[in-house]
Amino acid sequence: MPLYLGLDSSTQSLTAMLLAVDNVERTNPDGARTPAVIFEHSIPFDTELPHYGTEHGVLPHEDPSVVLAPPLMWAEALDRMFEAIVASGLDLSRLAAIAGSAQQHGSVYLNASATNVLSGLAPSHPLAEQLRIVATSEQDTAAERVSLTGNEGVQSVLSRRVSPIWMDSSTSEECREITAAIGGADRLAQLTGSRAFERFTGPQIRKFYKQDPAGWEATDRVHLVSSFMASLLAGAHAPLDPGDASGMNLMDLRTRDWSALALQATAPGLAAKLPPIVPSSTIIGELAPYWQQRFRLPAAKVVAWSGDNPCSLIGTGLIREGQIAVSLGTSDTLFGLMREPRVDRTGTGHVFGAPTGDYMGLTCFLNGSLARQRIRDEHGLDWDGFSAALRATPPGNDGALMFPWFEPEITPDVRTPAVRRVDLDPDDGPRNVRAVVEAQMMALANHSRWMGVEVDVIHATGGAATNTEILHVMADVFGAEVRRFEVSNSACLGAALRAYHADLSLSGRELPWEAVVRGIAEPIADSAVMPNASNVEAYTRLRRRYAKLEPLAITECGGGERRR
Ligand code: ADP
Ligand code: XUL
Repeated sequence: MPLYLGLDSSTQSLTAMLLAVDNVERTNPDGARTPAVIFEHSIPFDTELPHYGTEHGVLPHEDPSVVLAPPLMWAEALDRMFEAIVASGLDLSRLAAIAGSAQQHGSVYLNASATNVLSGLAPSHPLAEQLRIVATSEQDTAAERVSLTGNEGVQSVLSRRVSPIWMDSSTSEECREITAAIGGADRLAQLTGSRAFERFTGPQIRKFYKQDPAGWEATDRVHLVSSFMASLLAGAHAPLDPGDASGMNLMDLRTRDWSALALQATAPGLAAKLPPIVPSSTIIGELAPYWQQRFRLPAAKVVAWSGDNPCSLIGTGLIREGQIAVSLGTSDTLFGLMREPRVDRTGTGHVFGAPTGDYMGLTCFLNGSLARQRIRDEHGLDWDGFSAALRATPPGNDGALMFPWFEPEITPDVRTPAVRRVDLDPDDGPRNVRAVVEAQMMALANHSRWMGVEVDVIHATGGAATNTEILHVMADVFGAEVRRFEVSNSACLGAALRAYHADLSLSGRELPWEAVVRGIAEPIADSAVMPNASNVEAYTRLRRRYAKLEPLAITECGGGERRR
């Protein structure tokens, strides 16, 4: 009865999920046994590791566009997590494989001492302590020592004490430079899956190289959060998987290898500092002696880690083209599997590698729950009142439209926020409620057409997916069946299922992904919301009108003033 561990190193916490494959009665039609979740635990960074001084997992900074986190905090959390797993009293001798998921784009900069430190970790001492204190090498120049130290007087394996993460937006200049060097945004998107984005790792690496040439010189290896965590587990530099490597503006999407052109446009000497890229299901090693001895664990296989979005693809059961997930969280995100790497010519979407060996498309909308809540509050409603307003108004809203850009919008690109209303009285509560939801659903549908996927099933997740009236609008606008998905930990579940899949593949019992996700990464039973045919027809027309008016609305946004 093997156990599989999934770990998710996200912005604010580290989460673990253990799956047990032991119940014969849960054998699914493919002959595979359906795993069961037997343990879940989360370590929030701010409260459980307060000595790093993070707020919501990041270091306070005077410039809001700069968002950094301390990588040693992630390492210490890993140590703490194994303590918690062992304290559960579960029989861990059956732990067969471990895979992980991590926040995408964030980068960790290690110096040459890291290789030996990783392979020689002493089980008697905590992990972070050993990463922090390393004897100063005589060859280190003064500049290197300053850069290596980061913290005065403390030597470490890091050539940069902090990691820029996905919330950082301070690299517009580097984005422009890389784009120009490659020959335009479209060329970069065709090559790497995305135009240059501030949070992507390539522009972040370029900024570091420009601002701290000595630190760059002292950098022996640039890891993503995913490969850094995998390196700690395996006790050796880990490779990257195509899912996470595609979030860097550095990987050639078609060859799934580094693009010499993109590397050259980013920083000198970069090729020698990057880990290799391997298929997501690769077993990259086994649990290092540190973990085996310190926590009395077996030599479990360590599977390549991936990004949280590629892992969520598995954790929400999206293993064929046509199924998409829409996450209605603080922001709204749409993603789905693609067999071919079709790239968004409008420059807002991303194409990443998928753990299945396929591709995935992802589009992010900033004004999600944020905008729904603003409208709700402006009209003095609670969520029940919000739902009642949706029931009280007709699909199509009698032609009333809204462009709900309360904050600068990612999709479409709206830098100066403003809310635009068309044939809509701002004081009409019910109509404004319907207008904001219809606008969001039409924007989601219109701006995901680039994926070229005929959507038939939507897995709705995130806080607002509990609202059935919102899901009705989604079903009608997309003309697709919507199923509700419980997803507090979809990325972590996806990681654990990847461990299961990789272990079976290695032993020659490769399971189709359908069988891996069946019975566990599935929508809530009886949660299907079906589209209504006449509403679907009406929304097909409205979506065209919305798409036509959208560029005008963007043009009319100006001066940061709220307009009606
Ligand atoms: P995130 O993980 O991005 O922080 P969640 O997925 O947890 O966010 O979603 C939280 C959001 O869900 C809240 O901000 C709230 O606006 C929204 N929400 C909760 N209940 C409802 C409801 N009944 N109808 C609509 N939205 C809701
Ligand atoms: C995706 C992105 C976020 C992070 C969150 O491009 O930036 O979803 O992966 O952890």
